Amino acid sequence: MGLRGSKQPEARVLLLGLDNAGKSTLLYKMKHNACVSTVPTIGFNVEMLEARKNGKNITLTMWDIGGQRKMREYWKSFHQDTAAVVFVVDSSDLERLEEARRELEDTLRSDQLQGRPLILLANKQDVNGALTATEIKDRFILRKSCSGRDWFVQPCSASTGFGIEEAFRRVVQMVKLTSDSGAMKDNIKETVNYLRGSSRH
Ligand code: G3D
Ligand code: MG
Repeated sequence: MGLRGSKQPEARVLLLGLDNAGKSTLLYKMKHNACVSTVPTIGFNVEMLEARKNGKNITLTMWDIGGQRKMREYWKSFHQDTAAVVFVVDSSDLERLEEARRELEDTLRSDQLQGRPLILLANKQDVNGALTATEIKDRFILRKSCSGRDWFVQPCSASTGFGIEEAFRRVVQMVKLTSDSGAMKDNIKETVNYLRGSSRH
């Protein structure tokens, strides 16, 4: 059953990227079309976004997981049942581009994410000196690390809203829905309990 007891198909979308990439700003821009002032995410934010795909209403459960180094070890526990990965890059942070590339590569190596589509968001396009989406694509050598999956690079700015609608549309288009959404374990309670359990150790 769906999260609200409905049979509406749901898909879990992971919003990943280094801390400060703009994940939380992006999530709230997509959800409310509003600029929300963010604080570094400790733990995670989760929002459900409604969309239409193939003539049906669907719910995307978007998980924004803290990007700080110590949170990254938890990323793996979210891989199961993930229908798409959205990886957010701060295109203006040239110093950390290599670190972002390595994190993405590690993520894409996960068995549970095999074949899942990747939408790479080249964020902060409003900042002077930001790399273009093409430059990010080339530096990340995506053609190589994304063989066997659909991928797309979208330039955007979570602050101004530039490219956000296109990014969301792209996620809806590329997300893979399982035929039996009721069997999916993307249950918020279950994941919260899992994280609570993990943090006790
Ligand atoms: P995170 O969730 O990935 O850690 P946040 O990142 O959403 O918290 O954003 C980190 C900082 O980057 C925030 O600034 C936020 O306003 C800013 N930011 C996010 N997206 C953009 C963008 O597209 N352009 C610009 N210029 N800034 C952006 P503060 O100053 O609040 O830390
Ligand atoms: Mg955050």
